[in-house]
Amino acid sequence: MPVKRIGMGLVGAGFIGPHHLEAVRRLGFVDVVAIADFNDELARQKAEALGVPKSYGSYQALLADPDIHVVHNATPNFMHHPVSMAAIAAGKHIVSDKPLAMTSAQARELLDAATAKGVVHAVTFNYRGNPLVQQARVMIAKGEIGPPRFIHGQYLQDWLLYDTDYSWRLEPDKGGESSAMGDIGSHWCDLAQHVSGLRITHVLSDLTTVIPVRKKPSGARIAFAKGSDDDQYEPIDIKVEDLCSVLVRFENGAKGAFTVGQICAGHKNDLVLEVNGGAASLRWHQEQQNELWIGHRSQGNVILQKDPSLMDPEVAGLAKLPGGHQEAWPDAFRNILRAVYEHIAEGKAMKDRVPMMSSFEDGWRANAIIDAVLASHRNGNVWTEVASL
Ligand code: SOE
Repeated sequence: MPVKRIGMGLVGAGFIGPHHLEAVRRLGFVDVVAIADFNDELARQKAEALGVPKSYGSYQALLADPDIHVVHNATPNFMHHPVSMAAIAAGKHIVSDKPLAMTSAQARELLDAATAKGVVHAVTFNYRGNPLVQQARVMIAKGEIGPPRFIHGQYLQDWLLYDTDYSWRLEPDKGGESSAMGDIGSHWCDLAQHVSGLRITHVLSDLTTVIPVRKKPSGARIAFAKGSDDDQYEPIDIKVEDLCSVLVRFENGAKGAFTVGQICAGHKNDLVLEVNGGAASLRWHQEQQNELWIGHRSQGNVILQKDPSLMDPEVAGLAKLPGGHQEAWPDAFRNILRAVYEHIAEGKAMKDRVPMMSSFEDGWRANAIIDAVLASHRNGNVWTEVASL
């Protein structure tokens, strides 16, 4: 049966936006209709460079385009709430980057508005799309490692190592009250909850601003600046954390711990999740994402390769190439967007989505954890309950 084509519009074509375009182009039944950016000229230039037919100098203009059915919100964090709210009001399905909003209160408004309007809503927690992440999830769901007892890991990066490194993510009015937790802690928490099937209920956090003053280069919007000391800089007092460690309690009584940091030399996109169950352990490491470590007590440990013939049949189809053919970050991104667009094409209700597809409820949950982590630290590093719906 020929699939009805779906029109996609992208708001914000900075660092991540072009990856949204590339992923939906690989689906085969999605037309990239238009790009919106801060002004007509910028949008036109980006549309030309990315081969997109139409461009708009504002997101409001893009939302008025009837050829667009799904809006991707790839703007900086402070624009997530207004752009997504407007897209929902215009009756468009919406795919938002993480964190869903600057606060859990804003995220809740988005969830409620999308639910009331009946549009499909998703957040790009893209690590869910890795075949071996799904393998770990189904192994745990089927009881293959026993009940999770300890869930731990890290998400470490080094792109903020020097005081000459700068980004809008460090400015609370643009990135939110948190830097490391909001940007990459949100991924870790979503992944831990998704893979274990357990919600984080309590946190105790310790936040640090390792570099309290940074040198901001001139230029209006800076995503990832790496300057040299010879350049012209403005000194900026940094109020958000670049390092954060958290003790965690999960709903089944399992314990957890993780650290996120952006000042850890040598760690590029070092996301690790390990689950120690009653019978065995699993560890997935993003930088070696084609391998899943399975730890045993009474037999040798095993490395399971991303090989569809060795994986659980329920999720083997996410590996698009045979064993030994490495798949990577853009393939996982494509997998999650395929789940979203197939959901839209099939006209499904949100409650019937596949587990891999994250909703605004999942986005809200991550925002609620960020809020609890900030509150725990602010109140003297105390155990803090995470809000529930
Ligand atoms: C920057 O820290 C960043 O690009 C995040 O914003 C992404 O979500 C993460 O996947 C990689 O690092």
